[in-house]
Amino acid sequence: MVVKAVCVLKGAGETSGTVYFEQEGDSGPVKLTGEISGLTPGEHGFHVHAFGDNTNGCTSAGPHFNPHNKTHAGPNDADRHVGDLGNVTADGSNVAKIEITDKMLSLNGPYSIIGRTMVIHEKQDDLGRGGNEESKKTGNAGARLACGVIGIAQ
Ligand SMILES: [Cu+2]
Ligand SMILES: [Zn+2]
Repeated sequence: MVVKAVCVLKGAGETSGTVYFEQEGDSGPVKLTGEISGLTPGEHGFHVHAFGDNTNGCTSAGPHFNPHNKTHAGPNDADRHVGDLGNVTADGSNVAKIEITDKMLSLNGPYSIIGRTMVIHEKQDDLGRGGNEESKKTGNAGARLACGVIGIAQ
């Protein structure tokens, strides 16, 4: 069985996008595709945050989704927040094409990301290697440009 989800990202500025999620079976990797526009060229932190709450914009989505109480890291690190997807890269047309396969995310079970929030950030995520305390929490990725709640797709 394939589970599908979708997230429409919006913010106060011109950044917006759509991300599609797909998972085969209960424990397969999650494949993310889609694109985000209105970004400055270069890398931008991209995470699943804990709450599907956008009542106060992207701020109310809370911290990175971290059910196992780990420190912030990169997507290829064994110890990381479940929500740590690293960076996406925007090109000269201000668009980031999303093409990520992640082994830690899931669309079902107790650690499902459905109902939580995807956030795209102003700055590059330093993947926990920034040498300061904030790096181990947020990767110093800066402001939340756009976000959206991850929902079940048809
Ligand atoms: Cu984030
Ligand atoms: Zn994190």
